[in-house]
Amino acid sequence: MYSVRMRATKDEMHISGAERLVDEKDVKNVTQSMIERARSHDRGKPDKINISVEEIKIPIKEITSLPINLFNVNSVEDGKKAARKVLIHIGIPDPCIEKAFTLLENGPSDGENMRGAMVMNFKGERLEPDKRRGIRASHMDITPGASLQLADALSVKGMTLHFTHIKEALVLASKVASVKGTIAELCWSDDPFYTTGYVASNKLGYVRIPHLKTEGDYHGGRVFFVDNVNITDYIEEIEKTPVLITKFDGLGEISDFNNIQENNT
Ligand code: PML
Repeated sequence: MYSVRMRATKDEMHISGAERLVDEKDVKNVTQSMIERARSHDRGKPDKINISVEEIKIPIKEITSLPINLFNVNSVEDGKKAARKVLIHIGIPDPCIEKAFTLLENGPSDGENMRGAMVMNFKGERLEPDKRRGIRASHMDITPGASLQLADALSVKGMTLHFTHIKEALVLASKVASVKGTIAELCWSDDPFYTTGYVASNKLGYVRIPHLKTEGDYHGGRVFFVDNVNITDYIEEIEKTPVLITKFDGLGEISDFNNIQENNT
């Protein structure tokens, strides 16, 4: 198996990225479609596309995805309230939640977004060694079968338009949640026209919240809330251990938060 990764930038600014775990025979096709995707991104034409192809020499961890739970809200105010409630329910201390929101809202790297994620412990301390880069979950993919299960579930809800975005975020969130020490993840996109975000955890699954910022706001990113980790080992696993999602764990809705179903898988 090979890890194929693409990152496209314009004037050093991130335009798009993608990654797959593929058999040797598929490397060429996947590389080509990644280049095409990078060149037709709605954020503009990149002036640099980096492709890396790396043989995987360690065993691939196979996991089931987190289940998706739709938490439908109609405003950013309600979206943020929903995310806070979910994080509190998971057990993240309130000061950490406030700090994470403030950082993501204002740009955690001197007012700018980070390329990767922040890692925050329960004291609200940021553990990522490089505060500009952050840590980048990598070496992950989903099998065609699991991807089809996800596509079918989204189609029933009339959400096919968001398939690629959700698939990539779900793959990343499921890998991060599978790493020992991760308690939750808070994320919303840095794309100014994509306002959806999520809170992911083993406890409640991938809770998808449609409004976590207003349109036009370019701030966004990720915070991994962790407890009891050796940060060097944690980063190594998030960035390097290959993970393949072989099963999609289903899609539900949160209509009554007080009766929320915990994920027991
Ligand atoms: C979704 O569920 O629609 C994806 C939300 C998070 C997207 C994060 C990103 O694109 O950076």
